[in-house]
Amino acid sequence: AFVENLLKHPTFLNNQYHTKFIDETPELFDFKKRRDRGTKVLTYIADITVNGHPEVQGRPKPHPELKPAKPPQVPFGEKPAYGTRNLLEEKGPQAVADWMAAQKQVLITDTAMRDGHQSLLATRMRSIDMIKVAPAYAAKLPQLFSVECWGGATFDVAYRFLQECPWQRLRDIRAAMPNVMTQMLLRASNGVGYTNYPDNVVQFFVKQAAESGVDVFRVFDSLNWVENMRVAMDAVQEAGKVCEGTICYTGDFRDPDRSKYDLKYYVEMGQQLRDGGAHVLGLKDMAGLLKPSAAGALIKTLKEEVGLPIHFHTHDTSGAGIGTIMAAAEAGVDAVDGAMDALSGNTSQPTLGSIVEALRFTERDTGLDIAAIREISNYWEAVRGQYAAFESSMQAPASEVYLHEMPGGQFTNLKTQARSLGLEERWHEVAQAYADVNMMFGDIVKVTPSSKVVGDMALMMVSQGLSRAQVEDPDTDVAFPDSVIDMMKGNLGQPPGGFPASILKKVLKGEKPNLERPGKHLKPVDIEATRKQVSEELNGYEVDDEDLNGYLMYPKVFLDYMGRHRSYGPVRALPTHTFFYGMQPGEEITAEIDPGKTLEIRLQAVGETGEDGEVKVFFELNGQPRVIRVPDRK
Ligand code: BTN
Ligand code: 3PY
Ligand code: ZN
Repeated sequence: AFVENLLKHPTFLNNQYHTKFIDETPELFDFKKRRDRGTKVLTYIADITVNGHPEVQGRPKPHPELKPAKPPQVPFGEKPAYGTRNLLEEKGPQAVADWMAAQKQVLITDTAMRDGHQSLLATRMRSIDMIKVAPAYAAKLPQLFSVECWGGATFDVAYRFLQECPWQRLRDIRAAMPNVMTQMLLRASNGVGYTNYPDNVVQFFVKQAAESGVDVFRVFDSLNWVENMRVAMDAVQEAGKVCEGTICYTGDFRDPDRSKYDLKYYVEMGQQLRDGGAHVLGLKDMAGLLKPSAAGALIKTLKEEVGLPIHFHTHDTSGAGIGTIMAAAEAGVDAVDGAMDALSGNTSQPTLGSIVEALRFTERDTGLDIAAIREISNYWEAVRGQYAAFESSMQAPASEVYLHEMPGGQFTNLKTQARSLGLEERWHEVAQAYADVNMMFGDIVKVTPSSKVVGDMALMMVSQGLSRAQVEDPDTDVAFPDSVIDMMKGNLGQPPGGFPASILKKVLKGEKPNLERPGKHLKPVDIEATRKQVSEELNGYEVDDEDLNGYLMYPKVFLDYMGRHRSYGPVRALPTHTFFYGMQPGEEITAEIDPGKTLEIRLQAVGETGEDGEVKVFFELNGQPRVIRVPDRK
């Protein structure tokens, strides 16, 4: 390894070395860092095989007879049919919106690759499982409006838990599905994070997302504050992509006790988004609260008063999702989200195949091939089986969602948090507390990140046995969670009408909140200085714009990812079962670490733990015997 390092060293190659070079160049001895990618991947497999993956410990396992997921076959070398992406490329985003408005059929977005697994499998789906099926979408469902496959929680989960680069996922899906638009969920000034970022960070992020492959940006603000959406919306328009300015739906506009969010409120917000340059109006019902009879009236009114094509998104938590979608279709909605059957229902989107069937032979027939949907869904069914460890405990849809109003993407997460605090048996109290906190905060929109703040407060109240009255009582001392203090300071922006004065006073102890747009007070980041600093932190690694955006959103998560990448290499290429469970002696897998560069890996045997606490793991890599030593950390 030393000679190999020496022969590859730029100073050596340039003939600039002298006798002291070897002494002065310690990285020549850094064999660990310079191990080839095959060895790194073997090290990962050995480690997981010996020690297990911490994320699946104690969780249900995939069924032992589960068949590997086989994507539907597509004809080799055939150019996929013209789709929305081609239209966008040729004529631009306004042409896409005009085309959308002119269509008779309900257009469909599939959310399996983003909200589907975010809402059902804790966002844990790996890129390889998506990329493999993307060509089938291109070949068999070219009439789709878009495929939602990026943004929301998927960005940080990719780095943090899946040890893979979210940007590479995007590029790979884009390349495998060149004719259908990709879609992402963007939390406006919160980017794909949980707090407001400086304007130039948001702009840099949007620019990169557009370059790496996002076509449709669904932009929302967690308090429905249009003022706080402009930077992101402008950046999307600047990039020439489709700007889906989005209203988050909450409450029930027919409830006379919830008059804050009435039809007029939604119409005015829709008009502000239109005037802010949205090509499409998104209607995001993140908790699944829009009832079938209300959907018709809301969509009809928005169509008339705003005039933009409408893209409707809901969750099936209540079980009433398909009813709402049918009402929306009847009222003239232009596009709706569904999730491929195997990743639908409950806290996910309504069932895509059933939407297609429900509209079949009607005026609004989607024109999608139901046999193709079944084939692709069968693939997702097998994929889902590999993620048994991340399944939630939700057994059935429930009308309780109309009480707590939790977003589908948060529900299972909060339940897991409740379990870890020993509150699983008191879940219905958590649900009630969540509703109480919402009212205490003035009845706000609850969607990432505001939903997380409400959830933090609700868990705190249940675990400490605090009632709403106690929290509001000026004479009872309450230690509020940091996220609550942060939101009350104005760091997520302002809800309509502001936060109630009494709760502000109690949380901030008299400190004045910032009522202006948070980005107005955040200093721009010096992008190039940051690049230099990150590069130094990573021993001279060349930090490209994708990496830098990862760092700017999540500094620590990104650096931790890079550290593990240095040891474990391109583990994204491993089959999902291997990634979470390692290998069995005698088992053989292949992993394509670059196009055309495939590792054939066979696990021969796992040795005993030696005196030094290390285990020897015996492999064959492309036919050559390899021994990897890993510490026994069990
Ligand atoms: C983590 O951050 O450690 C959780 C992700 C797990 C990655 C695997 S687990 C075994 C190996 N050891 C690590 O520290 N990371 C990898
Ligand atoms: C997210 O922001 O991740 C969401 O899914 C909000 O609904
Ligand atoms: Zn959603």
